[in-house]
Amino acid sequence: MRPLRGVPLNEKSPLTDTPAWRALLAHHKTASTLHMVELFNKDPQRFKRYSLTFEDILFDYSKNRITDETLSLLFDLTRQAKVEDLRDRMFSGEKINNTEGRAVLHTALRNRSNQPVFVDDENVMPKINAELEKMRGFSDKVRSGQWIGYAGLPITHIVNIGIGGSDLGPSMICRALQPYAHHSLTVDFVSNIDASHIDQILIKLRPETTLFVISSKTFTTQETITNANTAKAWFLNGAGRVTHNDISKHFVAVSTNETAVKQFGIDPQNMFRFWDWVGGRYSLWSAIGLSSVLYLGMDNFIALLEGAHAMDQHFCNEPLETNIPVILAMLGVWYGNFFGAESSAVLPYDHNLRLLPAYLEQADMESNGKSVDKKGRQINYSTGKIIWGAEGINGQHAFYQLLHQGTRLIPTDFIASVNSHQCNPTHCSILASNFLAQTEALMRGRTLEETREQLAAADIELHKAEKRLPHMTFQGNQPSNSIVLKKLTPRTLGSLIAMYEHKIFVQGAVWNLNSYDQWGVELGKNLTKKILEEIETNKNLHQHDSSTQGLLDWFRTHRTEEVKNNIE
Ligand code: G6Q
Repeated sequence: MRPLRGVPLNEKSPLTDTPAWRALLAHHKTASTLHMVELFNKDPQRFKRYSLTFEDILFDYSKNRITDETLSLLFDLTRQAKVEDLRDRMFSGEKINNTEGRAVLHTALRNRSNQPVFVDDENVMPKINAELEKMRGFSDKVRSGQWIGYAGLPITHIVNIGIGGSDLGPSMICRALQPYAHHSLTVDFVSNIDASHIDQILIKLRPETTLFVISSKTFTTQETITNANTAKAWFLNGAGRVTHNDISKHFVAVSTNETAVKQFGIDPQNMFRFWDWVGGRYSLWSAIGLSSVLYLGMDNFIALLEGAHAMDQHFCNEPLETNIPVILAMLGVWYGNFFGAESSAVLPYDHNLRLLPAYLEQADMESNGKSVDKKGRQINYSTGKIIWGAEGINGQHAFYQLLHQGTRLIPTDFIASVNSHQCNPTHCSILASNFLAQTEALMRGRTLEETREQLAAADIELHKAEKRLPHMTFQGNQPSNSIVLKKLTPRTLGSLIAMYEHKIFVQGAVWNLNSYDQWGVELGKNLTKKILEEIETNKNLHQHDSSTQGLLDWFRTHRTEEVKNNIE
């Protein structure tokens, strides 16, 4: 047998062997039998009681399988887990990322109050502010056309090369805030090592008007450095009379690793910095946001930071009972740990938020996909849920069937904007109606009797109708949160993202795990290096299981034939 993943937990579990957990377990027995339709019928004030507003955002959590007692017990659990204490330690710069010995300070990057924040006795605010100023100076030059490329032309295309946390945040922001973008700049994101990705982008571009932003915290990531080298070769070979000196006009770096940036050939003057206390998936607020700053302008980026800061203040100061990230997190704990929900869907009803689900998949699953606690002890309860999603309106014509009539409990977050930037009242109203109808349908369902009446009204013959009945009834009782923005602006987007970051934080704190490391990505990276060597040398150098060896052999055989065919 393979050994357990962590040190076995011999003593009592600090989470499940506790009064708060046991009380929730007992409460679940009755709560799980309640239907939300009954809860709404009993309490006409339910929406009022279970919804909150934060600036221009409405958070409606009334369509959840909860009562006052549920919430009160969930807050007991939050208190028992000392979430507020950990929150304060994170904000103050304590090294709560214990496995890497690092502070977790993405909140300092958007600390618009400018109150000092200390890491190892150094106030980090001056260097954060200096970097923001540098980003402003550079982006103003590019956006105003003062930054001139090697051929004397201004920049019109930005290409961000990065992956994971150095890609998903900035790309999501650029797409979300596209209505705020500079009218004559385009932005593309290259992440995949599959050359199809970079090739499909480069083919549209001209070297003389393109600026590459190489975004990598470590500046050693294989995919990013390979793509950056391909971009450099494209620039040097495709641009006619260019020299290595011209690289400085078309390549800038965002990183924590100055040595590697220099080695790549980028002048440190063209380097934008951030620090090891910024986790990759939390780095969009740092210089990793440079491509968004170039595209959207510094003022919009500052508004994004301000929105996030406002949510930070809410998270730090609001009592648990009215604290939006806390409620969101604890509802997730309720369904994941007590109802056994395996996944949770994010369903934006705003086309510009189409990349948000992918962004949250990383933010949440890389943070809380852990099976040992902070002390390395094996965990005996479920942790991070599978986060997935897509644009809601498209999902309705695709996977919503399973949400409505499948066998699984899948809590959902609906995110909608009241006012679109594309002001077309017909489209807006149809979109809004769909969003509202879906949350209602998921909650209400449709009883046998209601279905029978509907079929009768449609004049369906009785014997046919009776056969269809079980297929056409909906059990309902599927929980959802509705997060409604007056409009998707830099500020509301900043608050929305920060809300999810804090939700993830609270869940990690309750589950007593380190949300800020990601050792799970290491193993695959190491094996890749070994297999690459075997592919490049065409030799078997390492032991593999028969499946991996078989796949490798098949790949090599067919690759060789392709190459042969190409040569012929
Ligand atoms: C995020 C992860 C990961 C990281 C990428 C890119 O928290 O650590 O997604 O962002 O692997 O890393 P670099 O920025 O170092 O290239």
